[in-house]
Amino acid sequence: MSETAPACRNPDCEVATTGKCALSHELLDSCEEYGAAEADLDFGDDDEPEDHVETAALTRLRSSDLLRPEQIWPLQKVVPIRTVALVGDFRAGKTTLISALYASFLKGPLAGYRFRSSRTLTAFARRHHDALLLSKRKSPVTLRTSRQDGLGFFHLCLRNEAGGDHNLLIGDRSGETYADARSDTSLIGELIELRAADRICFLLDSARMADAEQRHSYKRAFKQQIHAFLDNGALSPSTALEIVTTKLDKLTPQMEGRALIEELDAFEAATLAEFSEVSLTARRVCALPRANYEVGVVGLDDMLRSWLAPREREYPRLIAARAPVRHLDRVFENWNEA
Ligand SMILES: Nc1nc2c(ncn2[C@@H]2O[C@H](COP(=O)(O)OP(=O)(O)OP(=O)(O)O)[C@@H](O)[C@H]2O)c(=O)[nH]1
Ligand SMILES: [Mg+2]
Repeated sequence: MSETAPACRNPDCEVATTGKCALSHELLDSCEEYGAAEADLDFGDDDEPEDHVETAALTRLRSSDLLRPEQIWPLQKVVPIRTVALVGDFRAGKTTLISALYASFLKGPLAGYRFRSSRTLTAFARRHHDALLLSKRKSPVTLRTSRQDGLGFFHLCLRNEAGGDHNLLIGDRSGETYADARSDTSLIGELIELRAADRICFLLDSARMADAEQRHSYKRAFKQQIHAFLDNGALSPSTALEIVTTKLDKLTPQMEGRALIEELDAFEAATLAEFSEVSLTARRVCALPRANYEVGVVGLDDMLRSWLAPREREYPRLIAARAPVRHLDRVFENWNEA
């Protein structure tokens, strides 16, 4: 393209050299004749070979889908991350609980934490979609996690009131896989989230506790799952263990002539007593109260607070040498004071 003033389509017009329009337009742009002939314009070369593209200038977009185990190790090396694994039978409410955390951050802060970023936004949005009117479903649902999906992690980076950032990974996989590992303990080694997690939540499904036909076998299977992991050395002593009872809205005050919540109280107490040699705690949540909307969303704030709370001692306490000869060995005293 010419470096002088743009040409005019009128061959008699000398605007390119004199700057004056032959049709006396003061504003050149208002002259229909004015403007470079198409041939003079540089539209770029569509056929430019790909190897001419400056790849360094391109921005790589993340898929923002679930993180696979091999993707979390590099992340864990760079920033401190809390990792939580949700263990529970099919339809226990694992994915819905994760989705409810995301839904809560869509509305605002939770438990004093504000949403800062996520590496898995698309994964969150996909799971949440089926709980929205937008999905055109008659009632909110969560699609089942398939065995073929394998293990995936959701990521949240949350900022506390003091401005500190906390990264959280929550592992999710299909309930069938956990049920399989309970009956065939040789499969437990494949559940790598058990080793990766700082906290393992065993999800106890209130819907199955409320069902008189299933209740007894379900309670037995629930405890068997914890036993299977402990007996096979799958849980590290430093991993926090927690029973998370889901779907509280299913435990309506009166059922079968008595308060079903008492059934839950008794089972929780018995389970905590049975596993008293490990540090097991219990909490209750309701992530999607569609059986009784009056119950509301319950317990997510306390749960998140405890997931992110500083651990009592994340590193082993170093024991200082007694009256060390070398000054260097006194460094341990200083570390423990810090
Ligand atoms: N009433 C009620 N239903 C719930 C609640 N949480 C989850 N559900 C429903 O329970 C069903 C199963 O929930 P999911 O979150 O898919 O359960 P899951 O443990 O991920 O199940 P799998 O993916 O099969 O392992 C879904 O239809 C949810 O809508 C709750 O708090 N109350
Ligand atoms: Mg699921």
